[in-house]
Amino acid sequence: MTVKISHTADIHKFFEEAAGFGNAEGNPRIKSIILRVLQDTARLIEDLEITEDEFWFAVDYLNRLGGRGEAGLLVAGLGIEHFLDLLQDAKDAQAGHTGGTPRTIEGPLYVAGAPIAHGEVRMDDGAEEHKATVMFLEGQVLDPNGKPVEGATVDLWHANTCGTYSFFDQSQSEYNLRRRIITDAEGRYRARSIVPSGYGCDPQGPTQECLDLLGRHGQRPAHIHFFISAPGHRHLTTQINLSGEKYLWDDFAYATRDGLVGEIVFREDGARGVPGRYAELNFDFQLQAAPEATAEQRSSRPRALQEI
Ligand code: MBD
Ligand code: FE
Repeated sequence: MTVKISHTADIHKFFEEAAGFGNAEGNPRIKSIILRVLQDTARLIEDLEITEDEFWFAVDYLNRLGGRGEAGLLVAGLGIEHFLDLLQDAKDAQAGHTGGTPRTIEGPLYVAGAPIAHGEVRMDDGAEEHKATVMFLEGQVLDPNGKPVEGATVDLWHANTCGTYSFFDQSQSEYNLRRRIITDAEGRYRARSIVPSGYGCDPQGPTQECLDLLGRHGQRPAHIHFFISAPGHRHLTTQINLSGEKYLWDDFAYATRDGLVGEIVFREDGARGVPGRYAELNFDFQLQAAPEATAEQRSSRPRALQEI
């Protein structure tokens, strides 16, 4: 029989010491979390008979993951970020906070501080004018009764035709395809942009390395991210995932949900003053009432270029 020691009193006391329970300094909450991590790690090592080589490979993997700034990408790809949504949904259902547009994951590619516009804006810098399809995106922000919300902030971001995001892709101009639009008196936002392509993990990166070992791809359908906020309403983090996409229901980050598929329509009628083919996407968002003031704010997750 295999020897198991992680459940013994001696090991428990040892990890309590390692987690700082023997001193009065530090942070009690963090001590509890670290103790649990140590205990669960020890159990996992024993139960799955993790070899020394496997253990040190994992330590090195974490170094490489952090070195490439991909920790946020891995948690999305392993479905943990989606799990947080499912957990919040379950808590909301229990508390009776239901209705409105579903939430879905933020992902790791938001940048704070995008330019602010009122009512409508052009989001692309024209750099892909000759290969991109122009997209007219518009809709309304509605309150729980279906009434338009004037002055809501629609903070949206999406990828270019290569599936990459400005800031993380330094070849794009600052805040390309990132804007904050304040809704007009009809609760309306309007954006002229370009049809995004789906994102794919860096094939050479540590996240894809893990996905390869799981026999999984690292692709997302084309999508548009949103933070929607308004006084008195609950902050909404969500996405529109585009209809007709190969990976719509095979998203490596599990972000596509019922109610979050945007029907993109391609036209060629010159009606928008665009020569040739263009796309239209209409999408309304419905907010919940904020149960308390803090619910109006997004999480304080560390993000690129945090506003000061
Ligand atoms: C993305 O664009 C994205 O939205 C997520 C969740 C993960 C990686 C890239
Ligand atoms: Fe994305």
